[in-house]
Amino acid sequence: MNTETNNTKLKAFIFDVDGTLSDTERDGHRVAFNRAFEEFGMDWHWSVETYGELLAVTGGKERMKFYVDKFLDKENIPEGIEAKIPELHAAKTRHYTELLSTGAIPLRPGVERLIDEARQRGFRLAIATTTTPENVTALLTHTLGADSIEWFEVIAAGDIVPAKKPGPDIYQYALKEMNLSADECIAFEDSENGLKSSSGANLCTIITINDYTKEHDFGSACIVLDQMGEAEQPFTVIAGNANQASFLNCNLVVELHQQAVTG
Ligand code: XBP
Ligand code: MG
Repeated sequence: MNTETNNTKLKAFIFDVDGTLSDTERDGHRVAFNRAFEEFGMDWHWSVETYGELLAVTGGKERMKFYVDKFLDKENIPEGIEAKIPELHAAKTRHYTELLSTGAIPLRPGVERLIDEARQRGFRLAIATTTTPENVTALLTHTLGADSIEWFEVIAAGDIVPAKKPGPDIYQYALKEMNLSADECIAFEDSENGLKSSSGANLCTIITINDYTKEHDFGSACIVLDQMGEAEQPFTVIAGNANQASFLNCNLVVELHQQAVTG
């Protein structure tokens, strides 16, 4: 461990899940929504493109409501749909976790390596996500193994806070549960809504973009990368300074945090 790392104020890494740990949206959540619609005999089908627009709203139940309100003509709104959304969403969660259990959705490059290194170096780990808790458990189990759930001191997810991202509530909840201040933590996000949430909780945030989020505004991030990367699969720096590094490791995380907290 170098001197800088020894002296760091940084104590914990807080990870978003969807889009950050794994590219779950297009081939995971979207497919599961469509399977639930089919199961309920509905003619809704969310294309890759439409789903990109629907991602403006976080949370599956909220996203379905947004679709009804903003994408359907009045005459096409199924009767009693509002009351049916929780049931539809439960089916979607079942389809999603089944999909994950096939191993179809891997972690993004560098995620497992960074988490392993963080654990070895004694950083505390947490999750702050909008998605349903069962989805987090399924993703961790089918990628890092069932034991990995215990690596995360707090899994802040879903309806545990009433206001989802972009509200800061989910990060504030995680900080409170860990009894840490914002300047003792760093967040990992992939989207503008996620960044608004983490920045709203005063967290320095590392962004790894994906196809759905590459045009988002990441002005308040401490760095924007295309991926965490690996030694043999270097990242591209989109904004910020990676100090000659070619992939995200704990030393770079500490340096970025240091720069952010000392301004
Ligand atoms: C993730 C989401 C989630 C998932 C769906 O946002 O928006 O809503 O798409 O999950 P973030 P549920 O990565 O910013 O947390 O259907 O379980 O709500
Ligand atoms: Mg996300």
